[in-house]
Amino acid sequence: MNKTGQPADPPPPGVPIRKSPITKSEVVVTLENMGRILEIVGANPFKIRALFNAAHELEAISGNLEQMVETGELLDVQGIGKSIFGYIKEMIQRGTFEEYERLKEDVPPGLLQVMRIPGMGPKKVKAVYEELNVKSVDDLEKVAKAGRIAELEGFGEKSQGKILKGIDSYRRYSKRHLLSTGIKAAQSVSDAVASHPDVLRFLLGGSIRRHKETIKDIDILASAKKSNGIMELFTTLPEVESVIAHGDTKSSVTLKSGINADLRVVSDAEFPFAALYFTGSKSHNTDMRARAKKMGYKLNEYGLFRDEKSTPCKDEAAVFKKLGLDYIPPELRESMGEIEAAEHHALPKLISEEDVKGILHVHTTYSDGGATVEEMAKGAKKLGFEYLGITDHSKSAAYAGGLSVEKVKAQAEEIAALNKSMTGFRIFHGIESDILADGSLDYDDDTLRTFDFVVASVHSIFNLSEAEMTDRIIRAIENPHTTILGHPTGRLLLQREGYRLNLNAVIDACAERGVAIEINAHPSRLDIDWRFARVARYKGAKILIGPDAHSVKGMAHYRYGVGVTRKGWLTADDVINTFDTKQMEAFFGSRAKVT
Ligand code: DGT
Ligand code: CA
Ligand code: ZN
Repeated sequence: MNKTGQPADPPPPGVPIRKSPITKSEVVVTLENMGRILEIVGANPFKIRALFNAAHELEAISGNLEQMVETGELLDVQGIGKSIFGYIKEMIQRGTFEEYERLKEDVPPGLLQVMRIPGMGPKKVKAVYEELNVKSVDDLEKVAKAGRIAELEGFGEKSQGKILKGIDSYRRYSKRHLLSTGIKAAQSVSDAVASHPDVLRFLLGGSIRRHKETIKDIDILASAKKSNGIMELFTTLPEVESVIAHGDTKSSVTLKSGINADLRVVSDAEFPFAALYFTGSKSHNTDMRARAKKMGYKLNEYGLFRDEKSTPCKDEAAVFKKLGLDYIPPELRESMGEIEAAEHHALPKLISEEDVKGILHVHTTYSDGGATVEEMAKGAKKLGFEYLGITDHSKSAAYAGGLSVEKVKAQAEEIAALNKSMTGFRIFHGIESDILADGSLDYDDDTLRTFDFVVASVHSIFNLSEAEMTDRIIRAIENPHTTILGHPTGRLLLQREGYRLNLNAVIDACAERGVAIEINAHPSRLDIDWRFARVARYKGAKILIGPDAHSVKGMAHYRYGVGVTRKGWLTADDVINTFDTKQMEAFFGSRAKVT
């Protein structure tokens, strides 16, 4: 959408609009997960093999998956039969598919992780689940340490030992961390490496550079004439817990924070190519390589070659240019249509932190926040904002000190007084209203009318069917007092999946009603996800970056929200935080008129 509420400009003719909320590699992983679940429940082996085959074939194709589904071309790919085609089609539309969702309910989610432990095939997973009630990697470790696995039929001391080792390496190599944890852990290490006198160019790459919501490890890249001094510094930093490998071109360490960090040092001529490669994503790299090949080049982490001769490029932009592409910002490198868009000069001009004029959705001491209204307002002003929207919890949120009607009035008076005394800054009085079981808001109309704006959020009764939850939330969206839908899926990264919900229908309702959708910028939420932020953009819905701060410091989290909007292809026009105070007031007013 733009400020007039129209959907985003369509790309020029010939550029397919990709709206899918899922990347190709996620489609692959979902099919594999389905195969694994079927292995645990003991389904038809042909079906299981078909799923793994299809995943494998999909991984190898470099075409536009969404388009291949649309045209039916995907059915020509070996190993993609009708039913798997149907799964993929559904995933392209809504990020997942019904049969998978239903199947997942039959097995504890932790079992999928258990299956990834070396030495734990489907039969063994089933055995420990049924005999020892193992539902997660932690459970497995407990029973193995207690010696109970060795006693099971088909296992022994030896396989028990192997499992314990497997758990160790699983934890080391596949544990994921919040992006915020990764950025914090990377900060001092990168600063130290970057300031080594031998370093010519420096980059923090991988999933952190792409602003993925969770990250596995830290990928650092530097260029230099000689690497030994840099490697020595890196492997002996005070943040380092242990050294996994120490080499001339690559070293790996485990940091005290428990996160692994890799450092690669390349020549300055190789740097742009290595930067592209180690930024990823893997599937973006595959697509780039396929494009280079079509143009008669060979692209890898060392260079761009034609007939064995390398083509010098001074930076990443030069490599893209050689391949006939505009510069693709790292956040977009997920194989979601960015290469076609870059080819047609149709990449959006992404929003940046400087575009954000103010933030909404913060808590104060009135409910469960740690700072007063005044402290929060002054903190927001210090961050360079011109307004702040206060949203404490509503009365049903007893767990979080939700506000009685009297407290709402007291807060309104305090805010009015502060607005008189503070110059060049505006505090908006909002509320984060619980969405009650029936979809209604948490106060009567007379009270709701007194707020400048209302963020409506679900905080309880998560366990509804998809249809029930969708209806409940849409009812809240249809309430004329609702301005913004807060953290739409309720997910907590690495802890809990969102509730079941038809997000497409919810986004449609928001677009139709002019209700903004929050990107909750708290690093453990980042909800809605960037994949659906993109969908929201194409459906013409407005987006709010909400820090959901409970302290002055927490307001700085809005930056994670900016990263999510960028990753979702959003421009300044798509995000209401780019409104100045007057425009924001007008936006609140336009919502109120919908009554
Ligand atoms: P992560 O660490 O799981 O959060 O995600 P990434 O993207 O940081 O992945 P990582 O650390 O395994 O590798 C860093 C980058 O290196 C990755 O984004 C792309 C590149 N890369 C690594 N392995 C491969 C590969 O086998 N093929 C290709 N094309 N690229 C790779
Ligand atoms: Ca990584
Ligand atoms: Zn909330």
